[in-house]
Amino acid sequence: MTAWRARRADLAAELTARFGPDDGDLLLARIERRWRDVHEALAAVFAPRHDPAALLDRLLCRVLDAYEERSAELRRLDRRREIDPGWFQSPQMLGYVAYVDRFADDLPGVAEHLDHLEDLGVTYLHLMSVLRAREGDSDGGYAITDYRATDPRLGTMDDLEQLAAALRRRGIALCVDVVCNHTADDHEWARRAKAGSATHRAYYRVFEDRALVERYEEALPEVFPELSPGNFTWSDDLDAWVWTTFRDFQWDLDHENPAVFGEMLDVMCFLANRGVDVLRLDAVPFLWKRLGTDSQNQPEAHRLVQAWRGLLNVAAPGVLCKAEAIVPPGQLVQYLGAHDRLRPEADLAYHNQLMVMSWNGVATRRADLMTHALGRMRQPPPGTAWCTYVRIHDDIGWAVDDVDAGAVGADPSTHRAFLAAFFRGDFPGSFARGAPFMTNHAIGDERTSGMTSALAGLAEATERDDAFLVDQALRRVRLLYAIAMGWGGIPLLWMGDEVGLGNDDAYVDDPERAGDSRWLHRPPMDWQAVELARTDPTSIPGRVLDTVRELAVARAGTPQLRSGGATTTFTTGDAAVFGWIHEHAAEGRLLGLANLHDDPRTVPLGVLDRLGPGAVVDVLDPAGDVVGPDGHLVLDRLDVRWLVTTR
Ligand code: OTU
Repeated sequence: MTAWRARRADLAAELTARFGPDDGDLLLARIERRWRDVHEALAAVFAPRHDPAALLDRLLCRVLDAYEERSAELRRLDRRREIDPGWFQSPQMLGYVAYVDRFADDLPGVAEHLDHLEDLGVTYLHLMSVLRAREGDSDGGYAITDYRATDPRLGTMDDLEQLAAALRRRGIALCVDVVCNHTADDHEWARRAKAGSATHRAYYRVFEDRALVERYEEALPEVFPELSPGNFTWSDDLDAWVWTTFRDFQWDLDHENPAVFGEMLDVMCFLANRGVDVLRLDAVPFLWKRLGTDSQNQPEAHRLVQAWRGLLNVAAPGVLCKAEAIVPPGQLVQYLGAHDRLRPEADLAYHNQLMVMSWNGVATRRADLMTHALGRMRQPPPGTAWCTYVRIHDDIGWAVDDVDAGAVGADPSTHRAFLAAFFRGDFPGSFARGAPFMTNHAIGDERTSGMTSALAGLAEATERDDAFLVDQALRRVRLLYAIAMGWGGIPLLWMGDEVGLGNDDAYVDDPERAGDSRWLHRPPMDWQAVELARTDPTSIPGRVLDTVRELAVARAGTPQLRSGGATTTFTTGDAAVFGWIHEHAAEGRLLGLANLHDDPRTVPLGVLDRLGPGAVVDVLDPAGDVVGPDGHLVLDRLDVRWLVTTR
């Protein structure tokens, strides 16, 4: 803080001179609030090689330029969000996630489907593959050629700005990816490095020495072992090895270089000023590498996010950072800033453990593992929110922690293998029709691809033309989404799930996609199914759409589901019934019960004591009786209850 005190007076004068007394004071307050966190984060990453105070001064210049460039409309939005910093914690927040080119023809085409999103209650839209990626295979757009240009096939940056404005008018926040761990091998920085620029070579992790590469490899896992084995790729142009965690055309940036930090900060400010509300920071666990470790979740990776966020907040405090960290349950909440003390980091992070455990629950029809694993996780800081989801564009990695498996008497690797087999559809009694993703025989790891409906039994049920099984599958989909939507956080709907779209096998005919089974669950949007859903509520798409709407409406009207609370689990007294409580300090408690079994189940009435005094109502069935005529709390097969007390 001494550094701040020394700097404050000068800075106040500079800001007033440049921005006038009002804006100058506003910016001073914003900087003051974040100075310590940003300074500490920069020091932890860059000192002693670089002086953190001098670095911070230079970075502040860049964010002040970004503030200057920010439109009046976006500044007003910032002001509203500074008044209501919990704007994204409202239970009315509902996310939708789609590839632009699979959802519509292009960016202007997205604007034509906003009625559909609004009808679902969507208030947050994550669009993928927006920015210019390399030609040919681009890992679904996650190999960026130009962070300041859109994919030319989808439209221009102006189109993106107009879309953001159209979304804003409807109260929908726009989320776009910042792929900050790597660029495409044809990004300008990479091209310059190949052409011999030492400056740009230093943007990447380049190794002349194969022995060092091999030492790193000893401790590194492989993310895409089938498509891109190993973590390094030889470049003739560089005459060296370059670090490539993901595909060989995705070059990892060297975040030890403060120039890279500044470049990414500029990219974030640029996108924020185009009207993007949420920056999804891709693959953040991989930002920092350390010899002898798996080079994931390193302390410096967190510090980088903290520093970016703090600086971005000076220019655009209304913009959120979302950490994409699909990591073990013990490592997750740190991305929301829960460290030795609160160190503001991402505002949002994916709750992949909830996703994994929910699928585990429906496969095993047992609540024990999810009760234990989810119950053991630390709570997110009050100013943040999870993103909860059932499916997303990526694979499901079976992140069952050894300790959690052991606690319920399961052998961890056997259980993970069971889940992979079950969701591949190769286990006796399995209802799922998924596909393996990136099987790694050497370490016995297999991840899973597949749409929600296919994993939940709908494909099997329709194959067998069995109305009862269809009903079971639809109930399972409802149960999964009811957990995701009843947990606290922003629930994300994966495009197509709202009408129960199935797997898309067509990808195998496309040589660029055939090796990546994630395309199985990235189908083009089926607008005919949407039309059918709207006109015929008894059709399968109609039934799914009704379910999604029912849950979204119920959630929006349930203040207890405001994010920023704590979610705990408990043993319900029935091995097949999963119980959780979301408690928000101001809004009270919601008690969730999910019957994972195919038969009705009875839960001891005592569980209601956890709600405290008051008449108990099921938000999902407000007219129904919570307690049956015989004095029991009965849950129908695969049914869910969201219980609250009336006040
Ligand atoms: C992300 O996912 C994206 O969501 C993927 O679509 C990309 O392929 C990838 O980054 C590379 O840009 O490994 O299997 O902990 O798990 O970054 C998906 C984070 C992934 C990683 C995650 C990654």
